Amino acid sequence: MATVKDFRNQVKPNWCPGCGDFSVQAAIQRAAANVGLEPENLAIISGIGCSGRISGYVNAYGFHGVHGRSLPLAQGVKMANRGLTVIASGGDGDGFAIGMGHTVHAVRRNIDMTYIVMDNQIYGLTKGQTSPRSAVGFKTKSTPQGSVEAALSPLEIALASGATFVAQSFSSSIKQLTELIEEAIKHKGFSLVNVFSPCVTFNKVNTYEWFKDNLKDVEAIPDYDPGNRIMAMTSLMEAGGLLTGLIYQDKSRSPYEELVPGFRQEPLVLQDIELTEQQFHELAAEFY
Ligand SMILES: Cc1ncc(C[n+]2csc(CCOP(=O)(O)OP(=O)(O)O)c2C)c(N)n1
Ligand code: SF4
Repeated sequence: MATVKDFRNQVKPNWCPGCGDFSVQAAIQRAAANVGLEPENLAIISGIGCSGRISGYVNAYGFHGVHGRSLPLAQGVKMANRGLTVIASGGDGDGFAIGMGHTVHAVRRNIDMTYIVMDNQIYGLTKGQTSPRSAVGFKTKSTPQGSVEAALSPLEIALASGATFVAQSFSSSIKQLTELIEEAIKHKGFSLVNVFSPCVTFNKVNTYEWFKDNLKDVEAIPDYDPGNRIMAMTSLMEAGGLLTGLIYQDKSRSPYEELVPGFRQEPLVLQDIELTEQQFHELAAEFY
């Protein structure tokens, strides 16, 4: 059985020292081992950004795609090979700006996979521009006088889009993050795990200290019930989105691939799809 070491490779991350993404990398490796995966059962598909490099830093199948397109790629991988555990990942710019359309539709489609967003409220790779997660007044090179646009609330959007698994954590809470990723992998459907992953180089507002002072955990809410969507939505809104833990899970809905008529259980690669010449001509005749 694989251990956490088997999910490590020789590639040295070129993230800045202290970047929150290191914890996400470690949590994915630990979670993969804890749920009993082997590296060849796991595919990590990422978009572009500092965070997007993560697919090269875990020993598993990996695909570093294009900006904002990790989800179409990851959904394609899962549909082609249902035997793989698929994790899509990237930054808040990747998933909630250029890729937001894909995020909403992936949420409502509910294919069995996990989406981990490293949310640092800024564009890190391109050296610090405002993202859709930046707060009003946030000053960067692209908004020198402060952002005037309202920040997106991705978890509220996910809940409103029919999400079946919504969780949030913080790079400093690696134990909780690991457990949430494990639950996300085990969940039968699309799981969104948003991680507050500080950018120590460009975001001097949303720092580790800032998150420690401002985050609230669902465990602090009396009788919190992650099966209650209205409670999840209300609690998120009351906490200004700064809520951590398993926020919502609906175990009753089947994933997309179980609902599509005729979609076979075995991965394409294991299916006998060879046609005889006669079968080929019969098939082709349907299109004449
Ligand atoms: C189609 C396209 N548009 C823009 C870019 C430039 N670009 C690269 S990464 C990025 C945003 C990075 O921010 P985020 O996704 O939050 O990831 P981070 O670097 O903060 O981890 C942008 C705008 C690109 N590579 N491709
Ligand atoms: S620029 Fe920010 S997000 Fe990118 S590696 Fe450095 S600390 Fe991390």
